[in-house]
Amino acid sequence: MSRVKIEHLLKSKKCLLLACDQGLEHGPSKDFNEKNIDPNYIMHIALEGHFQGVILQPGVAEKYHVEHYKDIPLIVKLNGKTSLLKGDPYSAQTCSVDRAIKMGAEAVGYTIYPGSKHEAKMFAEFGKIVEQAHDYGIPVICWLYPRGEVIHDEVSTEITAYAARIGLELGADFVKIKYNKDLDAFKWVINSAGRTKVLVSGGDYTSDRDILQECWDTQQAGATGMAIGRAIWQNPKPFSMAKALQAIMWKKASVDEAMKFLED
Ligand code: FBP
Repeated sequence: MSRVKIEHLLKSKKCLLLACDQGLEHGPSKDFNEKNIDPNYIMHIALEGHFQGVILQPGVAEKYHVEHYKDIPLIVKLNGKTSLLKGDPYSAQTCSVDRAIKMGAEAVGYTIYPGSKHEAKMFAEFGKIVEQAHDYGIPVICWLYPRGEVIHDEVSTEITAYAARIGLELGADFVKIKYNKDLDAFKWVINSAGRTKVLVSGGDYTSDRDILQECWDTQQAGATGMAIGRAIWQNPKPFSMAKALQAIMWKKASVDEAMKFLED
């Protein structure tokens, strides 16, 4: 385990992570094709696209984050659920911090669905994970997706800010939340997270410009970065998209300038 990389992730002002846990969350038929169903393809994008980490479920991590992919920092998701069950969601812990450390994790992730009637169970599991991960000196990323019968608009500013704040209150080093599509209001969301860093997710791959605009907006608002999946590995030009996002994040490129990476 490389301590330098852990500290790098914790201290980094900017952070671009590649997420691929959708095989569990959504199933293979919804999001994947013949090419990206192979985790080797995802690992190759993460490594050659210069992502700062790849987020995997434990099974994929154990079988694919090996040999030549060891150079890409591994973030292991410690819980997950399928899209088969309906109703208020609960994402059960399926992997311990110890097991994640053994497979080389440099950070761990956990999803909480605030508002779900199972929220308390997820809070309790998450509390133990923070304690164990911090004992090892590794950061914890908390996916905070407000869901359930009582949540009517999961990306309203009020709910998004609440999600960000829950991450701070519970000890997350990073929160991963959805963008509320309002740059000015997102500043309040960032303020609500305090010293917990904010990453946004990408959603379905729709258009290159939309995802670059989200990156630009959230950067302006003060986000640390993105933990993004489908917009990269469903994209016919994943490396160009990575470069475009990096140009916005590290070189302060405009959306039009970043679009040039995708135009050739
Ligand atoms: P995307 O960038 O592809 O949206 O991935 C982000 C992510 O948080 C994944 O880590 C996770 O599998 C997925 O979104 C869950 O999405 P949802 O619960 O909205 O279906």
